[in-house]
Amino acid sequence: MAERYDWTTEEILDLLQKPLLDLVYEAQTVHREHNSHDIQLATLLSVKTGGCGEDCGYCAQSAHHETPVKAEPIMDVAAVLGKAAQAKAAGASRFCMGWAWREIRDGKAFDDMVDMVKGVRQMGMEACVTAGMLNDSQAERLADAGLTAYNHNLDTGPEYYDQVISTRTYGDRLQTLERVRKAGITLCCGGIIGLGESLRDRARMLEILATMTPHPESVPINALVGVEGTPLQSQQTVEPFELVRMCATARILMPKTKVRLSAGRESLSQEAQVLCFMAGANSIFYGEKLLTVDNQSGDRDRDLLKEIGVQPLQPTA
Ligand code: SAM
Ligand code: DTB
Ligand code: SF4
Repeated sequence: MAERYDWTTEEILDLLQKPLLDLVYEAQTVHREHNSHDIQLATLLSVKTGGCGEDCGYCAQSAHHETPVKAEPIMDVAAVLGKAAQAKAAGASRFCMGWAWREIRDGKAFDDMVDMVKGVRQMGMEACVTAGMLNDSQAERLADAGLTAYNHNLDTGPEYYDQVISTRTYGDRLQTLERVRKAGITLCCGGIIGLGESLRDRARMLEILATMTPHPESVPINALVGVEGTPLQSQQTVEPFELVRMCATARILMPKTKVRLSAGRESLSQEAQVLCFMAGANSIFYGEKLLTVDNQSGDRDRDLLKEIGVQPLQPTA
């Protein structure tokens, strides 16, 4: 089946609500046609933790919420590259670095970010950065440094967005994504389920991603980790099948994209994770921590992949 860029909300809602076995079968069929069964291991590091000016209702790092995460000094280049080398030795092929910023500002911290990107690329890994909004010249400098991908999530559908975040708009998000694309950096853009959104909100988010040309090269699917002190701390935990449905639908809509099973994996059984892989998820975050919350342990992940006979994907960039 050829890739499509004209998906409608109703078509996506139909997919999300299909009988689960039919949905997974369809997604697996698309997956086999377009991809190998390898799974990419991406390791995350929080370079600048906490004290963020945005008020994202889910986030442990927002200065607007009283959470167990406190602002920490920014890590220096050597320390970050040391962590990158460890991640590579443990088998990761992508290294993702996060800054809890509303937007990138020029100056030493940005110069250091550029050096971190160059260093990670020299190690032969893909490099991804997530650091909030950016302008055209910052995007170009990151592209020149060899940045593989910029992560900037839409998080939810446009109609629900202002229920979760008030300090920026959906339009701000889309503008950053355009700048990243224009600079020739690949897009890592996805969202979170479990914020109290409707099925239509999930479909709308997927619609916006799946009608981009080209599709985002990577789509992280996060399940809310309810962090103490955030406005969303008491949301009901996402049912594993909901995650399976999101992964499967994303796979059908965007056949070649890396569908990344992201936050919330720690609370999934091994069987539920394998069902997500069947549904087309082909990347995971690998390492003890995500940015501030715990992740599944690396040993468990290695054991799981070995058990099911799946290889970690080798770097392509
Ligand atoms: N400041 C940058 C930004 O907002 O783009 C980057 C960091 S931010 C932590 C990256 C993404 O992680 C968010 O867009 C959100 O989708 C996800 N995320 C953050 N906190 C989460 C949580 N508690 N549970 C699930 N996903 C979360
Ligand atoms: C994404 O969509 N998920 C990752 C990555 N992009 C940067 C981050 C998940 C963060 C989970 C909450 C935390 O660790 O604070
Ligand atoms: Fe800041 Fe990003 Fe957290 Fe929002 S998600 S509060 S922008 S670190």
